[in-house]
Amino acid sequence: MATPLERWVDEQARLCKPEKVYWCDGSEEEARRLIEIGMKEEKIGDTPIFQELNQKAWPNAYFHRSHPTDVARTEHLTFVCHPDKETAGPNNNWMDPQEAKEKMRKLSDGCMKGRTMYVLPYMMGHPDSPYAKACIQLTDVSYVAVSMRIMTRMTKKVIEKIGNKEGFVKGLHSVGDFDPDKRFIMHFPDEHFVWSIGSGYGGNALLGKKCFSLRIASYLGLQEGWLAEHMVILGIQDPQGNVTYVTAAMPSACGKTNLAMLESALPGYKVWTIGDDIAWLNVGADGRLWAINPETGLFGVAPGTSNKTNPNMLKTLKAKKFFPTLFTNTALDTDKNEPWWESLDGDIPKSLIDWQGKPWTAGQESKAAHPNSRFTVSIYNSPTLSKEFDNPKGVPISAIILGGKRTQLIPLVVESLDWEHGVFLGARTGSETTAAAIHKEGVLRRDPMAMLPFCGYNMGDYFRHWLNIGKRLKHPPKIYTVNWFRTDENGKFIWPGFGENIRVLKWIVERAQNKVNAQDTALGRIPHLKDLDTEGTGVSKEKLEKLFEINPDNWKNELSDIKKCLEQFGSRTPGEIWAQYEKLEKSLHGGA
Ligand code: SAT
Ligand code: MN
Repeated sequence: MATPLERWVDEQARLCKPEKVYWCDGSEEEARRLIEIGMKEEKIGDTPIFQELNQKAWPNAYFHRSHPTDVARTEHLTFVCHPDKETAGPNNNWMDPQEAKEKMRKLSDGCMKGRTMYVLPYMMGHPDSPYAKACIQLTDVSYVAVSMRIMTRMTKKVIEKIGNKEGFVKGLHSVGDFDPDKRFIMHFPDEHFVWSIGSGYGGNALLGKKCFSLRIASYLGLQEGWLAEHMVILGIQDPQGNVTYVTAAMPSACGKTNLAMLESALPGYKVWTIGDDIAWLNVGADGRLWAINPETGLFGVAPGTSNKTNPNMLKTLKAKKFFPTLFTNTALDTDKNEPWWESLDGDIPKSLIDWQGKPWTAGQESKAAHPNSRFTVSIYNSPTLSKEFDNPKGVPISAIILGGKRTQLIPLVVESLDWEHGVFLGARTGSETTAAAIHKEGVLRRDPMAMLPFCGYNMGDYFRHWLNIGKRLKHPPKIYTVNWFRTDENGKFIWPGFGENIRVLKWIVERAQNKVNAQDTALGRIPHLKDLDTEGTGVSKEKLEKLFEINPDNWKNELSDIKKCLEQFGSRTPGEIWAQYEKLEKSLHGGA
C-alpha cells in the first residue's frame, strides 16, 4: 500500500508530467552528481545551471546565473490563500483557495515535461527538537535541490518520520518557463502547502524558507501558541565568559547576516551565531522565551560583504567543510574564474563580466554584481557557529532587538518600558526598502517586526498574538529598537556600524544583567551616554547626541504614517496598541 506521501508525490507527478521522479537523500555524493547534471545537462536558456569556480580560491564553490527577470522575491505575485480574505488581512495578497488551485493546476499541467522531478525530504529544525517540522518539497531544478541541501537538514530519515501520516508540510515548485506573467507563489496555510511556479529565486523557490518557515509557520504558531519570526539569533559572550542570547528582527538586506556573525570591535566580547534569518520562538516550561533556527544555511547578500564588514562571512565562504557553496548573480573575474561583487576586498579585477555575462568595466553606471546577488553556504562552515546550534531545545532569549534602515528620526538604541510597549515598538517599525524584493529602493515603508512580507495572516491578529505570548512569559525578554543607519546633514552615516555595533549590544547585555541604568525619553529608555563605550570609534559626543536626538516636530509625519498603518487592520489592531500610540503622541506633543 502506498503511503500518503507516496500518493501525494504520484499525484503531483501526474499533473506536472516530469520525465522522471528522483527521491533525494541529501548526501554530499548526491549533491556532487546534481551539480554535474546542472553543469552538463540542465540549462536556463543557453546557460547551464551551474559553473564550477576556482576551487583553490573558493573551495566547493559553484556559480549560478538566474533568468534576468528572476532576481528577487516578487511580493506582488505572492498570495496567502485562507478560506476568507479577512484572515489573510491587508498585509497579504489573497486569493480564494479553490480559485488559486484551479489557476495553478492550469499553469502546472505538463510544466516539468522533459525534466526531472526531485523529491526533497527535509527537516526544519533539529530532528530531535520538539519544535521541528518534517517537510517535502518537489522541484524541477537542480539549483533548488542543491540549495535545499545547504539550507535545511535534508535526509531520507524524514520519509520514515512522516511514515503513514498525512499532515506533513508540502511544497510543489517548478520554474515553468520563467515567464513573469505566469509566476505565482501561493500559500495554503490550512494544508501546510506552498505551490510556486515560474521562479527559481531563493525566497520564491526554496520553499522551506520564507514560504514555510515564516508565512505558513507564523499561522501554525498562531494556532499552536508560538512565534515564527524574521530574526537572527546570536549569543553575545562578555569578558567573563557569560553568553547572553538575543534575537534581532530586521527587513531583508539591512545587515542581519553581518549582525549574526559580528566580529567584535571590543576586546573580550565575542558573538556566536545561531541563525541569520529565521527564529522560531516558544514559551518554555520555565516561563522564558526559547529560540531555534529552523535552517542550516545562510542565504546572504553578496554586495557589501567584505573583510571589513563581515570577515567571518568570508571565512565561512572559503571554508572547506560542507559541500557546496553557491554564488548567484554575482559578477565573475574571468581571468581567475572567481566570483566578484562591489565592495569585495582588493582591486577591481581587469577582466570582469557582470551578473548577466556581459563585459563590465570599472566606472560603468550599472553594477557588476546584481544588488541582490547572493551566496548560499552552510552555517556549519562558520567559524562563529554557536555550540548550542544543534541543541534541540534552542537557547533562552534575554533581549529582542528590532531594527530597520532609517536615515532619520530613529535613535541608535531604545529600550521598551515593558512587553506591551515593546510590541508597539515592533508594530510601528518602518524601514527604507532594499533590493531584496522587486520594488523601488530607498522608499520608507512600514514593516512591523520586519514581518510585513512574511506574516501569513492578518497583522492585527499578529499583534494580538504577540501580546498573548507576553502574558505567558514569566521572564519576558526586554525589547529594543536599534538603528545603525542615521545620517548627518551631508547624508553620511553617523554610526560606524558593523563590528562597532557590539558597543550597542554590550549595553543591551548589561541592561539584561541589570548592570546599568537608563534614561527615560518620549520614545522609551536610552543609555546614559557615558554607558555607551565609543572609545576609538571617532564618534564625538556631539555625534552621539545626534544619534539620540528626538525632535518632536519631525515626528508629526511619522505619527500619521504609523496611524495609517495601524488603521489598515481595523478592529483587529488591539486596543493596547492604540493606547501605546496615544501615549507616544502625548509624550511627544504634550497631549494633543
Ligand atoms: O529571498 S529570501 O526571502 O530568501 C531572502 C530575503 O529576502 O530575506
Ligand atoms: Mn530574510
